[in-house]
Amino acid sequence: MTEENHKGPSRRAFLTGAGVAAAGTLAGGASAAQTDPGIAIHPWMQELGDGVDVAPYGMPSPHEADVKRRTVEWLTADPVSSINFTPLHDLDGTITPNGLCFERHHSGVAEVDPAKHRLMINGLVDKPLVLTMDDLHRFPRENHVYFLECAANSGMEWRGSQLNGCQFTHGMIHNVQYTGVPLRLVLEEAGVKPEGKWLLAEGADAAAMSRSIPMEKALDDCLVAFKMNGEALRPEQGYPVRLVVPGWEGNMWVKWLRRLEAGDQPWHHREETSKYTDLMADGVARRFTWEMDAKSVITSPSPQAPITHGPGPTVLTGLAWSGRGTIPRVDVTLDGGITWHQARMDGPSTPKALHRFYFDFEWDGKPLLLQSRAHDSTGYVQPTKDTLRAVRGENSIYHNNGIQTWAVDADGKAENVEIS
Ligand SMILES: Nc1nc2c(c(=O)[nH]1)N[C@H]1C(S)=C(S)[C@@H](COP(=O)(O)O)O[C@H]1N2
Ligand SMILES: [Mo]
Repeated sequence: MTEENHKGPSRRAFLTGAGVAAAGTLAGGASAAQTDPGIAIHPWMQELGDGVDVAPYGMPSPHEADVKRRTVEWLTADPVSSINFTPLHDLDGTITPNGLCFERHHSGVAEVDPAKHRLMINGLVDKPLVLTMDDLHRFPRENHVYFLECAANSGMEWRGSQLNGCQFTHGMIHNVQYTGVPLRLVLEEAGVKPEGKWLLAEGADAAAMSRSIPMEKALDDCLVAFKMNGEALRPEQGYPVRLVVPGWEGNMWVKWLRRLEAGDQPWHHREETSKYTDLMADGVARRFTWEMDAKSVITSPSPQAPITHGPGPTVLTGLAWSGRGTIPRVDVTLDGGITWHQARMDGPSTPKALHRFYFDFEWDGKPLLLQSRAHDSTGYVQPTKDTLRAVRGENSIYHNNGIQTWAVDADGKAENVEIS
């Protein structure tokens, strides 16, 4: 059997690639197969494995032990009011596994007993309510996949490239299927008075995290959620109940939700004044930047996911999202923006959820400058970091949706750089 018997483009591409040993095997060369020590009788082929129930709650293979959330120790003074990051470079598809969803806590993970937990609805309502978890489970429920992005995601990159890996530059995001009760139904049960134009959501953690939400949004697509990816919310994500505020900054998604108060104006609490506002060049802070603008990142190749196979067929992949809708298109460049190619979108495309893109190319072994640029369903196009800074100045931390660059060298190693 020779190369010429297989003229399919992808087949040829593999055979002419630099993976010599692999190419030999793929060509069906008997000698190559015989010399590959991987073709052996391994221990796992000769003995019985664990029976069922050895792990009543299943865990990943020990070979995947490196796939985990990571923090950056110098970012915060204490792990109790801190952040860790989703390992985006190790994941594929669009759903974030529950154990890998990044965590952001202001007073650590509240350990809530669901039997003792209550959700109070008070303020400008006809009938103040106190709901148990059992009460909540009797409202009609829905399932929706949404991304949650912390407004501080990529904040360390505002003034220039800093952290070496998409886990750290873009990993304050997760994408989960939530099961929950539309917030509208809970508010209708309490009967919001006509003056009730705002809603305060408050958490049961020691930080008593609270945010003001316009009633229009509360009645639109928010959920009072108790399940993530089919199972109970993890304690880190707000067990037993959290608010889901689709497309809006993660800070508003109050975890361990204990109270909803209807009011006639916003409360201007700490998290919507001193924090999560954008300090503009003139020293005036822009308040209430709720919607997350369209953004994307190449997850592989990237600093934590270098090219290790040498020149030849190479899979480039990444994630894109918009707080305003879907992502019909992502462009990628291999040469720092001189030429752009349209990536292939793959997987479900639903509003305010992560989208997966691929660009399969032949790497010639020369250095690359990789970037991706998302277009959302409103026609908005992800800006360069320079464009953003021209509007917002240098003081910002939050709401950085600028284009990210990875420089790949001839060895396939990737590094965070800025060329905007
Ligand atoms: N009660 C409470 N809710 C909270 C927080 C918190 O510290 N306490 N942090 C907020 C912030 S800043 C973000 S980005 C998200 C993070 O959600 P996650 O931990 O599920 O990733 O939760 C939000 N809700
Ligand atoms: Mo956040």
